[in-house]
This record gives sequence, structure tokens and C-alpha cells, in this order.
Amino acid sequence: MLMSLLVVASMQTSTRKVSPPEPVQPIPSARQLAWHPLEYYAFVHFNMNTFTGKEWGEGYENPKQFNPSALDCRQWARTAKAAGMKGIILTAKHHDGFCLWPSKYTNHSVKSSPFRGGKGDVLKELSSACMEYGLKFGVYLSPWDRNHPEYGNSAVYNQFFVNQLTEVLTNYGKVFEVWFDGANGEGPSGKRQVYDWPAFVGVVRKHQPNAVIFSDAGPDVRWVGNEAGLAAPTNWSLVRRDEFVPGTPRYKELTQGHEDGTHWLPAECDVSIRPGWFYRESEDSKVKTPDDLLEIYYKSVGQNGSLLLNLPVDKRGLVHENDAAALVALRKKLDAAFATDLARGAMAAASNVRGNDPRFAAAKAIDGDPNTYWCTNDSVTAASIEMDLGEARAVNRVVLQEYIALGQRVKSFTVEGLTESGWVNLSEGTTIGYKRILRFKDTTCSRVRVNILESRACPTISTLSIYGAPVGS
Ligand code: FUL
Repeated sequence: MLMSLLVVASMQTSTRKVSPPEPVQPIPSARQLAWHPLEYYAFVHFNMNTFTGKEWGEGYENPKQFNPSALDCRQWARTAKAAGMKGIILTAKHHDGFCLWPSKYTNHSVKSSPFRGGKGDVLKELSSACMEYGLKFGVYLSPWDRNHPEYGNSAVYNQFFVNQLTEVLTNYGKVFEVWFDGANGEGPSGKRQVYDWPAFVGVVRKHQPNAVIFSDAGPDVRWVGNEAGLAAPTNWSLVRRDEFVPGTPRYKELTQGHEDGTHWLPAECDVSIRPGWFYRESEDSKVKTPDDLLEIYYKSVGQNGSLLLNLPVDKRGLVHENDAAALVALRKKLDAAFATDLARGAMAAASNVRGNDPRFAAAKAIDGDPNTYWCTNDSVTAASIEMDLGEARAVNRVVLQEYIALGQRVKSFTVEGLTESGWVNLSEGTTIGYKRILRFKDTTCSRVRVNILESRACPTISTLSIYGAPVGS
């Protein structure tokens, strides 16, 4: 095997030109392609519930109760930035209907509260803070509204929701993600609102064409099917999207996606850093530990999902010290784990290179450039890529990425290492997608090989990184 790989490597110097492979449908849209590399960003649950201690408010809370003593969105942004997060999505309106911006369409908002003398606007403060810190800004807007008197009177409420959505999408600069919550506690015996999803999506497309829209069923980003922040090891970014509407309870399918999915609909993994989504003093000692968070990171970002980690901002209007400390500790662990990519500078060879064209050579998987990739001939859907590390190194992590602009392809693979006693199996997996991180026990190897066993079409691998992460990371 080794010999034949090296033979191919030497052939890569020939300059025959071939075309890149055809995309394998479905493929991501431009807005989805821009969203994937964000990987890790913050959710902030902060609203009326912060002051009432509830998770779901009833809608008749007194606006006077909304009164943060020291609200500072710059502190949220500073904290998220230090954590290595790429953006913040804020609960502009939760199920109780209270608005963090002075909406023209209801009095149930900050304008009826003592906050900044009724002149405050948390969306404005956060969007400016995000801009200042180079973070993306996103909004969560609950369609379920327990305050609005016309909720359940479908046409009237839908228009109200369209009006509010327009306000939050036109007054606060660029929005990277709009988060539509599927929760609706009012069942058959209560008010039944039939949402006009096409109208809501149309408003987002009109005012924020680059924003991705999240809901259980997309259309751009899907819920991962649990609130524990966990994707499955097999995770397709493809879904038979037309089989789902927000609230469809086929959670396992949302967690894994569908190999024969009709739409590109990648998973986002939401989870709170505390047991609740909203702040409660009683949970100050229940913040997830850095090790808990690390595990979540490996099972979300490491399993082809993005991680939306919730920070329940407290009654002061600040990210609590305990939460901030856990975030910084997680950052240190991640920085330590991924400090040195042992594949960079290695010699790479592959069992097959598309047309023997250097543009698709094995070296393209280890050049650090996400826009280049190793690729095989169209007829080849099982192939190996091998790295010569130059010397024996202790390794325990491999990171793989597909060039997803051309679709998600790989169905199964193994990872092997050459030790003093020969080749040993290090890890194996099914899907790769945008990113897959494999963890395995420390093994001293001079070479590492990834064998693609099955693929929907010729594999396109844009990244192959190898690390020796320190204990605890
Ligand atoms: C759920 C909501 O009901 C929770 O309160 C929270 O906002 C979570 C992120 O989504 O559907």
C-alpha cells in the first residue's frame, strides 16, 4: 500500500488538467456556506423571565419588573469574544411576548419598563457591542406569544408578527441568523395559531438576504433534536425537509439527518451552560464544568454540528462570573488541544488523485486552505490518503473536513497509524461533512492514514489535521 501511495505521489507532478467533480446534490446555499465556519456562538436568554424566575412566562407579567441594574452588552460581547465565539443570538421576544426593543406594535416592551427610563433598547445596545467586538448579531423571536390578545386569530397575529420581524430586521444592522422557536404550549384546548411560515421567511429574505433561518425544520439550519447540544456521530447535513414542519417530533432523524435528504439543512446544537435557559441565582453553582463543555464541543462541532451555547444573563444584565470563568477554561482547553497541527508540513500521498492533477493532490488536504481539496477520479469512491509525519509523534486527535460546496459525500472511513509494531486502527467513523473530530487514545505513530471506505461520489477532503492534545483537552 505504502509503495503504491508513493508512486502516485510522484506522479502528481504531471500537469494534466481535469475538471473539478460535479456537485453531489443537494448542496449548501451561499448563506449556508458562510454560516458553517462560524461553528461556535452564544445564545443569550435574557428577558422578562430573568426577573420572574420562570422558564416560560404567562404573558401578563408587569413590564415594571424588567429592571436590570447594570446592563452592559459590551461585557457580553467581550466575554463571548474571549471565549472564541463568533456571534450572539439574543431572545428579543420569548413566549411571554415582552420585547427587548421598543416595538411600535405593542406596549409590552422595554418602553413600559423602568430600564433606562423607558428609553432603552437592548437590541440596539447588543448590535453595537457585537459590531465593536467583531461578532455576528442574531435574533431569537418566538412566534408563540402569550401576551398578544389576537394570538390564535391567525391572519391578524401573523401580520403583527411580520411587523415585529420587520422591525428587528431593519433597525439593527446585519443579522446573521434568525431563530424561530418551535415551542407552542397552547394545544387543542387553547388558542391555535396557524403560522404563515412562507410570509415570515419572505420577510427575512427581503431584509436580511444573507441571514440563515433556524427552526426545527429550517429552511436553512435545523434543530439537532435535543437541547443537550449533542449531534450524532452519523450526521448528514441533508434532510428530507419537506417531511418536517416546526414541531414535528421526529427527533432522531433531526439528530442524524438523512443520507438521501433532498435539502441541505445542517444541524445546530443548542444547550444552556446552566440547567435552565434563563438566569436563576439558585443555579449559580450548577454551571457546566469546562470538562462538560468540552465533551459537548466534541459532540457538536466535532460531529458536523454548530454549537449554540446559551448564557443566561443575570438580573444585573451581565454574564455571571461563574459562567464567564467556565467559558475561558473551555477556551484554554481547546487552544491547547489544537495548538499544533502535525499534518502541516508532513508529506502527503494518496492512492488516487483526480486526473493526477496537482490541483487535487493529497497535499491540498493539509495546506490549511479550506478552498482546496484532495479528490479522486469520478469512478473512485474508496481511497486512502497517508501522511508521513517525519518522526514518531504521540497523536490522539484527527480532524477531517469535506469540501462541502460540492456536497456531503463520505459514508464511512477508518483512521490508521503506523507504530513500531505496524499499522494499527486508531479510529473509524461514518459521516464527515463540514467537520469531524476523532478522539482516540495516545498512540505513537510516524504515519497516519485515512481510508475512505464508502462515499456517495468521489471524496473531496479539504482538511486533514492531526494533533497530540494534552491530557484534559
Ligand atoms: C425552547 C423554548 O421553549 C425554551 O424556553 C428555550 O427558549 C429553548 C431554546 O427553546 O423551545
